Order: sequence, then C-alpha cells, then structure tokens
Amino acid sequence: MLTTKGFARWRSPSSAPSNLEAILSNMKPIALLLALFGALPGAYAANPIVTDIFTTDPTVLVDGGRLYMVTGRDETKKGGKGYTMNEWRLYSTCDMQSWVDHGVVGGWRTFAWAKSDAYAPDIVKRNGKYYLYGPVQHDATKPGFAIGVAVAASPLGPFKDARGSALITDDMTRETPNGWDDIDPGVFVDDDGQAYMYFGNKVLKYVKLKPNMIELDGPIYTVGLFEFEEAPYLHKRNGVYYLSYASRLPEVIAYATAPSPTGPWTYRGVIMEKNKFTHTIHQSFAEFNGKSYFFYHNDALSNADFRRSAAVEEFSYGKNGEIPLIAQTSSGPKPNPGLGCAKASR
Ligand code: FUB
Repeated sequence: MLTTKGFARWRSPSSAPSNLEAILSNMKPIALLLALFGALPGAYAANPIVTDIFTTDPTVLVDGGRLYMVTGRDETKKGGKGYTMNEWRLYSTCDMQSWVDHGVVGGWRTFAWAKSDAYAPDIVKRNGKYYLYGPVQHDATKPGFAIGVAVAASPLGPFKDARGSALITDDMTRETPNGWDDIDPGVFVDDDGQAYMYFGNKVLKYVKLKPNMIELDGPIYTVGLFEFEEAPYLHKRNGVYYLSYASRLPEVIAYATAPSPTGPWTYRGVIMEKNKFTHTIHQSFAEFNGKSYFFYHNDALSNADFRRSAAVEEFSYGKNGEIPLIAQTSSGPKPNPGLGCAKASR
C-alpha cells in the first residue's frame, strides 16, 4: 500500500532508531499522532508497494541514505492484452515502509526521436548527475526498439535527452529478427570507473560506456547465458559479479556469477519463481541500511498479465555469497530506517 507523500506503513515507535527526526519530518501531524500510538492498523502491508496504479520493472538507486525506485507503468485496461506503457515513475523511501510518490520523471516523450512505448528503465548516478536509460520505440527513421539516455541534476528530474539521439538502435544488433531485442538496459559502474550496459531480449548483449555515460565505448558483445529471456541486471558484492535476469517464458528470475563484469558466467539457479498470471517478472537489487533487498513485479493487484505491480523482499546472501530462492510475500520487508535520509529535492 502506498500513501502519497508517504505516511503509511508506520510500525510502533519501539522499532524506530535514532533517525527518528528524519522520518518524523516526512509525516503529517495526524499520521504522526496515530503512528506514535500504534494506531494504523492495516498500514503494514507492503506488497505491492503502489496500489493506486500499476507499476512495473522496478529498478533502484540508493542515494543520500534514501532508496529511490524507478518503475514503468502499465496502463492497459482491465481485460486488455499487450502493453500500454508511456511513462517512468519515481518513488522513494527512508525506511522500506513509507514510500513517497514523486510522480512521472520521464517516458518515451522524453526523446523527440521516439514514437511510443516506455519499457523497463534503469537509473544510475555518476559525478553528481543522474542518468535514466530507457527503451522506447524509435520513429520510422530507425524502426524498432531503441535505448535512450536522459540526464538530470536530481533523481527527481526533470530528465532531459542527454544526446538528442538514441544510444542503441535496432539496426545496431542483428542477432534476433524482432524489433524488441534491444530492451531492458541494466547499467553498472565498476569500482575502477568503467561503466557497462547490459541489454537485450532472447540474446544478451553488453557494451562499455564512456565516462560521460552517454556514449558507447567500443563494440557490442553478445553473451551466452542459460535460458536468457530479458531483464539483465548486474551488481557486485564482495568482489563477485552477479548477473540476474528473466529466464524462460513465463519468466522466472535466475542468476549467474563471474569474477569480472564480462564473465565468464557460471549459472547459479533460480531466485524467484514465475508469477501466476503475468508472464514477466523483472528484478533489481539494493543494499540499504545494512540489509539486502530484491525488487520485482507481480500480478497481485490485478490477477492479470498486463497490469503489474512492483514489490520488494528482504533477503540474506548465503555464506558462500549465494542468493537464495526468494518467496513473494504480501507483508514485504520489516521497517529499516537508517541514520540520515536526505530530503528528496530537486
Ligand atoms: O515492461 C515491459 C517489458 O516487460 C519489459 O521491458 C520486460 O522486462 C518485461 O517486464
């Protein structure tokens, strides 16, 4: 459940540590009183995170002690088939319980050269700027899905086209005959400063990005990955590179690991089983206030394929760094406020 401007999901004050001030400053007085007396029954359910619209493909960024989640939006009508997706939206939290709705931060209209469809985006911060990578349908000059990059001085936007042209167009990759093989960018900046963008449908590809984050730095490579479908997402932990992805159809989330950002990849298994009604499930990971989180989408609000909802689960890595099989819950993570959560502002 999400309440706009974030005061839902407050638990008893006994669970609140020393950053109380930051959290309380985000709460409206009436909610504050209710919360302090533990009187928000039913305000604890966490999944799906957003209940007033359908949100998809969550990707996350931790910045200034705040966790930002960018999503797509399903606008397909009840009973409808296929995607109607026009925009990317932003939410944030200080404690994994109370979410603030920051509204629309972009969409296919961000790019003058695009004509429709805002699919699964990714957001990255570098050198004080925020980069939003989005797959959109290119206009007739370069038909098919393309990946654009937009930039802003704040995660709240406004995001503007950083190049005036697409970073990737359909004619740059020829491995699959369809027009949607260049979707789902997952951008990762390694500790040595090298940035990589993984992307693709059916065939996984990656390309290095220049330090300016808006130009390719070399050729596009393909990667053979077991039962790869889409949604590649790269993260690093304790020197190990984790490449998670949607696998099979209907999709499960699986992962592989490697000693470098470019492989060689060893398949490690399934992280989350398929949804009941929607054939997709698109993931991302975050470390936030000392805990590990797995974001994904499901069909819990709609019982339908094309009306999906972002959700999150807390999990722990195994002693050898393995990611466990994660179950979907409606309760979601426990409260996890940290020491200093920056105000979200432009
Ligand atoms: O949301 C549109 C598409 O469905 C995404 O690009 C894929 O990852 C799948 O979730």
